Amino acid sequence: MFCFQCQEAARNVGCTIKGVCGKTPETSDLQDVLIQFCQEAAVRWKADRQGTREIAQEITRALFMTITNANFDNQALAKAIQQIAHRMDHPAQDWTLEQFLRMPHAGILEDADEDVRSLRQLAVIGLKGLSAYLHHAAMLGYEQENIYANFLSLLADTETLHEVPLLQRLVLDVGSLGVQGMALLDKANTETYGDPEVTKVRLGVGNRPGILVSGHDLRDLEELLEQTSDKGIDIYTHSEMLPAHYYPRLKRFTHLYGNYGSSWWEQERDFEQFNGPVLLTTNCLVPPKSSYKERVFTTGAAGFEGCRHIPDREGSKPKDFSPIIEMALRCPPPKPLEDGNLVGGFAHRTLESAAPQILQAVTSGAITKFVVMAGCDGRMKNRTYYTDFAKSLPGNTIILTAGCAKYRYNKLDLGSIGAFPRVLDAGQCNDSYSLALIAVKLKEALGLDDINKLPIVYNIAWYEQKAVIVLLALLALGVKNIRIGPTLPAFLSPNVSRILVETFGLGSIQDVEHDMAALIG
Ligand code: FSO
Ligand code: SF4
Repeated sequence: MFCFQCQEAARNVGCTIKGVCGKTPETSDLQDVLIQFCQEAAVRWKADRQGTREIAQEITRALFMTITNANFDNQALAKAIQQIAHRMDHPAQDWTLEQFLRMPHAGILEDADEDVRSLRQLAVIGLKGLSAYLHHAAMLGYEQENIYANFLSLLADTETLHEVPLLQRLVLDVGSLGVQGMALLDKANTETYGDPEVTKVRLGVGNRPGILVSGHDLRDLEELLEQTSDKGIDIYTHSEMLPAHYYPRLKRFTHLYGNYGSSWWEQERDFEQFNGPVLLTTNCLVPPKSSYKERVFTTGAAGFEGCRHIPDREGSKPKDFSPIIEMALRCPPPKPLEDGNLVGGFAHRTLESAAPQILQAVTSGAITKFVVMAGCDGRMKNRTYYTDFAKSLPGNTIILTAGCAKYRYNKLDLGSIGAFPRVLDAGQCNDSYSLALIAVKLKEALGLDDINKLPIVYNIAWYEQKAVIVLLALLALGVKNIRIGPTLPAFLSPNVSRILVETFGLGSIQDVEHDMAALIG
């Protein structure tokens, strides 16, 4: 195996024996084969451009399965390869798991030139992140033929292009498509569930049995809420599902009780203590401990051998969550972990309606800088940097956040500026789009000609491939001087890093003191 797609790649080079995430060499190889089939299917599609929607649906779901911490189930991966092979009328449609494992494949290292490899993988990794967002939008019935066509075309290019200048262009095109994909998902979420509202979310527990829902899929959560509304069960969110509480059409369910626990990497502690069943609708799944594994259910692109999987919808019929509900009814209520509340729901329309107050605070100097600290969290010790950075920010700064990165500072008491808490949570990682829109609106309101003249700085934490598409989308929007950390991606070659530094001013974090001086002054 060789995998270097996430921030926790071994030695910041790549995982070769077993994934730091727990991925086995077999799973990694199957994912390589699946990606290869997706690329070949995209190349074939490009020849006649037939069946765009169907093939894009299949490929986005398949690539979603290869994202970090999403799917560890070899049978499910083999089935996904068979389905793509079937579409291509390739003999592999009838192969067994063992045949796939024996299939020779070059994987990431097929490119001897490290810059070609770096740029191709940067594009593939960005498209994987975008796949997740397009899949979520599709689950809510939002699809755009032109986005799908561009997606397939760019994926085909990752297979056929080998020249550095063309690959540089490809990476930027992936970023631009990322903006469109995130806009589509924002539309899907807000038209389906209403615009996020400022909401206080409980952190404590009730005295009824509970189901804990993690991941990003709001439709799964909605169907589970509907199926449990009269069952004497409370539904809790975990990690990236927290922002579900901000949506009016989800918060109307009174048994959507609160948020339990913290970030994805703390799930061993959180799932253990929860007592009831846990539903992983997407990543981030950590290989479950035997003490709670039988309580873990997966659905959609998520999977883990030995955990029960809730099958996909058939047509317009909702998923059947009854096995989870039956288990919940036999379980004791969750153990309390903490008390208090979190406040969030500061997506673009909420902040747009508060624009006069924001502008007033900026012109009076009450707010001197907005610090975008969106992205992902991870388990590495050096991520305490983000807690320290948040604590060290002067009191006249506001943190704009989205994604699970927020758990590094969203429970600190950082106070408020006027009516605004100093940490404004827009939502899930895809809601970084909201933050970009806020920047565009602020630029217009302040009459500036360049987004980079705003009092906004970017200190982004990354972990997996969705953060990569967020980063590429920000670059495509013209945002410069973004700091990323805790380390630069292993898939950036020295030359590609240099190009990103020279063209976009992209930089890695150093230490709190240095970065505070550089970003805040
Ligand atoms: Fe986090 Fe995981 Fe949302 Fe990611 S829970 S790390 S970028 O899946 O997608 O922020
Ligand atoms: Fe390693 Fe990350 Fe790949 Fe897992 S996803 S094998 S941790 S690089």
